[in-house]
Amino acid sequence: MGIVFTKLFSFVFGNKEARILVLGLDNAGKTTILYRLQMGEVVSTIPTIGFNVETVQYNNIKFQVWDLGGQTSIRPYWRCYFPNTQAVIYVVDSSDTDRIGVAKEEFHSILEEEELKGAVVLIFANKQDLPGALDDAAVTEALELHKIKSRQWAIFKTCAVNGEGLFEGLDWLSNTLKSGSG
Ligand SMILES: Nc1nc2c(ncn2[C@@H]2O[C@H](COP(=O)(O)OP(=O)(O)OP(=O)(O)O)[C@@H](O)[C@H]2O)c(=O)[nH]1
Ligand SMILES: [Mg+2]
Repeated sequence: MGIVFTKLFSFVFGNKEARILVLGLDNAGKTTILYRLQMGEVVSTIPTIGFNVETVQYNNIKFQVWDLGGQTSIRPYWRCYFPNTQAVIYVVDSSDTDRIGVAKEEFHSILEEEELKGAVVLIFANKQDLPGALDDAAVTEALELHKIKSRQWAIFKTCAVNGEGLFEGLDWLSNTLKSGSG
C-alpha cells in the first residue's frame, strides 16, 4: 500500500526516481562529492569500507546515490550493487596521473557489465584545483572515452571541495534520464 501510494504521488507530481552508483578508485573524492551534493558542505571523510547511501532531490528527480568504497580489495564487491542502476557517476582524481591507467581499466570493465548495459555514464574529472590536474580533454583521452559505444555519456571538470561542476553534471544527468524511456 505504501509503495502504491508513493508511486501515485510520484506520478501526480512528476517526480522520478533514479538509482545512481558512484564509482572510482579510492581517494578519487566519491564520498566528498556525495555529501557536497546532499548537504552542500565539505565533510571530512575516511576511506569508505562498504558504502554510503543518501537521497538527493534535484530537478524533480529523487536520486538514490550509492557511494561505494574504491580500494582495490573492495572493488570486486561493486557488482553486488549493479542491478537496477540507471546511471553511474565515475569519479577520477585528475591529479593522480600515476593511477589514471588503473582508473581506465576499472572504467572499461564496468562498461562491459551486462547489468549496467542500460546505465548512462557521467564522468567527473575531479580535483581540478590541484596542480597538474588533467583537464577534461586529457581525462577523456586517458580513459579512452571515445571507445564508448551505444551509451549516453558526458564528462565534467569538478572540484568537490568548492562544488564546481557538480550540479552541472547532475543537470546533464537529470535531463538525460528524463528524456529516456525509464
Ligand atoms: N583538493 C581536493 N581534494 C579533494 C577533492 N575531492 C576530494 N578531495 C579529498 O580527497 C580525499 C579523499 O576523498 P574521499 O571523498 O574520501 O574519496 P573516496 O573516493 O570516497 O575514497 P574511498 O572511500 O577510499 O573509495 C579527501 O581528503 C578529500 O577531502 C577535490 O576536488 N580537491
Ligand atoms: Mg569514500
